[in-house]
Amino acid sequence: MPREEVILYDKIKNVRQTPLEEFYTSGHRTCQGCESAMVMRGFAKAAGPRTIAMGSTGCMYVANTSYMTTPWVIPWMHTQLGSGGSAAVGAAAGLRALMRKGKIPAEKINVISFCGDLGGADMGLSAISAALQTDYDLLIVLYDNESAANTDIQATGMTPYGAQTTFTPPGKKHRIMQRRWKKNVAGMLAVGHPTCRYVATACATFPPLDYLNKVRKALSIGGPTFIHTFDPCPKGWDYHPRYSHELGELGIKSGIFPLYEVIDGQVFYTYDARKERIPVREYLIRQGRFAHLLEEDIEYIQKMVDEMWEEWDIPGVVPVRGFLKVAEKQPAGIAD
Ligand SMILES: Cc1ncc(C[n+]2csc(CCOP(=O)(O)OP(=O)(O)O)c2C)c(N)n1
Ligand code: SF4
Ligand SMILES: [Mg+2]
Repeated sequence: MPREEVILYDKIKNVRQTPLEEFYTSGHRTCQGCESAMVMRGFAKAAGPRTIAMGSTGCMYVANTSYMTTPWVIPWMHTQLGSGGSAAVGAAAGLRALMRKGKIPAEKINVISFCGDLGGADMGLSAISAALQTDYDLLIVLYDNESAANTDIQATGMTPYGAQTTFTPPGKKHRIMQRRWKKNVAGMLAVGHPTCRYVATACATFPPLDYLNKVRKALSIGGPTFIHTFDPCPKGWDYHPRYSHELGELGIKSGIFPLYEVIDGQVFYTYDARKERIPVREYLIRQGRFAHLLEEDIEYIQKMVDEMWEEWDIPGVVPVRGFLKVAEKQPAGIAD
């Protein structure tokens, strides 16, 4: 399809310019305060009616499609847990073929595929990688509530260090069972797919309108694009639902979740935590999943976050100085 057949999106500069129409509306059963539901509502609102959505198994499938109800006003399809990337490619390829054969009018139809952190960052990572190497216009939204929430809060590769989950309960022998550091998925995808023109991280409600505009930017830039969202989840993170927005803001301001865009290989910080950060303690102590942490654990997390912002080659994106170094000689004792 020629590139001129695009939907022209204006930047949403203030709340009054936000479209009133909802394409993800009532009819779902997500928890009160669910930010992942805001991620769905936001991309549907920002993209508008000429959009097909699809999503892999998880809360945003199960809670959104109870028997005989749905919040989706736009066409929506469920896909298997690890196949958010494959479903996006299949839908985009199908649309292109139908238009080429003249079976449907040639017009721009957005393809947006969402997946959770288990479905996208763990099980479906290879399918997303393959999707980002195609020439199709598609947007993949990885909504990250930092657990397999739908199946009762199991740890994933995106669960932060120290968090209690049903797989990682603190015990007498081991206070901390979740000892993995969160996987750097957006950075990995940006660095590993040089022809992908837009990769971003976002939070549905902080800074206001930022997420909506990032969705619009991804769709306008075109080709395969990727957005990773940071979604406070009252059930899994164990806090009162009224604080979801606040927790997103604290997570970003503490620098524990880096907020940025990579556009044509250039990094732009949405919140520049190199310049200003609040202590991670302010974010951690608000959540029951971290209630078992001791002072030394909080200090360790603070140290890791400081290292990310002060020592990484591209803070929050490329951890070269943190973990990898160009060395002069190989370490002794390893067979060569
Ligand atoms: C192949 C496969 N394995 C396991 C499951 C069971 N299952 C359904 S949803 C889910 C958790 C998905 O977690 P995530 O992708 O993070 O989405 P969330 O539930 O957090 O929204 C699991 C393990 C499944 N549906 N398919
Ligand atoms: S468990 Fe978390 S992600 Fe799932 S519906 Fe509830 S708040 Fe949303
Ligand atoms: Mg999840």
